Amino acid sequence: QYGLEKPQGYNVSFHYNAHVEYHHFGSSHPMKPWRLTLTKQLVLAYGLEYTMDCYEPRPANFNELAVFHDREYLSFLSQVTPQNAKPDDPAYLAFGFGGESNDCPVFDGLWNYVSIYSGASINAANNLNNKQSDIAINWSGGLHHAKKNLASGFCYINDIVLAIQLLLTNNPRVLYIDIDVHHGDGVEAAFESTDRVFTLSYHKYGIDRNGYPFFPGTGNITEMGPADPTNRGKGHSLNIPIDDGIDDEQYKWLFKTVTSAVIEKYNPTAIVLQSGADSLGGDRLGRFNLNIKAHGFCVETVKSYGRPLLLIGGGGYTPRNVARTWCHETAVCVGAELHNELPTHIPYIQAFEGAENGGGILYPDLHNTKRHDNLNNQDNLHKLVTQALENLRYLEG
Ligand code: TV7
Ligand code: ZN
Repeated sequence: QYGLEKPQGYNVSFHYNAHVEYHHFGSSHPMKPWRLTLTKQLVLAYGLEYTMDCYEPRPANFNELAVFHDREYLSFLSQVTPQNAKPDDPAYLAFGFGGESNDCPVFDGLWNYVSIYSGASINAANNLNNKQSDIAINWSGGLHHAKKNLASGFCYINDIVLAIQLLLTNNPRVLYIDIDVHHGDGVEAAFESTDRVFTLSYHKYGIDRNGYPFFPGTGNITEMGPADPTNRGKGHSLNIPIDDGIDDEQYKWLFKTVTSAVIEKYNPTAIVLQSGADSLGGDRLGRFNLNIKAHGFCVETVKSYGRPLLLIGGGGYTPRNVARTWCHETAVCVGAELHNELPTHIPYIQAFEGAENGGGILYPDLHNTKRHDNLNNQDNLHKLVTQALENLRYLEG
């Protein structure tokens, strides 16, 4: 009934340590690890665990994280607790904790939390390296803003960078694609000096009425990696700045046109897709108007190239829709079609029921669930694509 056969015959692995669910950033903080509980419940309710190899990865250790992050930063991160934190300690602010916005709070079990999501991305990358799977999934990862010595935008450890570093031991060229509504600045910065990683990010970019840039404020089309012509990384970043309210057809066209051009020109031997779900319509922090299947179209498109694929989570601040999307995308990976009627035996089914929660179905209409006027028109988008393809000419050498 749920179409559990795997017609395309991809080996899919699912990397998930449920201990990640027990962590809380604080009651008012938009990042809710609870969305991962909901995702897991949907994946299990549809029986998708029988179509994949499921792993429960151990947490990453200090040395594994130190492959990218500074040891001083990691020492601080591993020792700080809500009890011993000194918000006036210069190190505290310098490492990105607390501050006015409190994007990166110190909470109980912080080190445990970061080790768990990072361990899952590391485990997933190793599985691709060993050819144990064609597609490896970690919905708990995708924390693309973290820098080597700085927590930023809800991200403390950059699990994506750690995973790409592992993939680079087996691959001459890795393509990183990011469809979170926020610019994937941490991953871009980490690989700015190499031509062995190409970063492609689609995100909201612009200044709001209140004068604040949309976080993190970078990622214009003109930002293509270092300007210095002697830097090997020059031209190996492509940013696609998008305005509020983009709809399904526009986004799908933009994604397919630009992504296929990058894949054909760069010819990556592995692909990492950060599938942040805050680009959906109705997201608490996002600005776009996408439906679940348009978001999933990006996964389908990337999968169709048949390269080893690491699929990771990221943002997503309306938990029930994050769960729906990542369940759908898990199904896309294994080649299953899911029934729109949610199975009734799901724990926490109430989270999906009632008109305001999506009416007990998997694919509610999310277009305009939160009003964002569409500020993108065909003319702007065509110009954007022209400029993006122009930027790619650098790859021709
Ligand atoms: C990958 N937006 C992460 C996205 C990170 C976005 C931001 C919040 C926020 C934080 C809270 C909170 C919030 C309702 C939303 C620049 C400022 C903003 C001046 C007052 N509620 C990902 C990070 C972003 C924390 N940060 O890409 C605790 O929203 O915009 C900012 C920073 C700082 C200065 N102020 C404006 O999706 C996972 N934070 C509630 C409690
Ligand atoms: Zn985001």
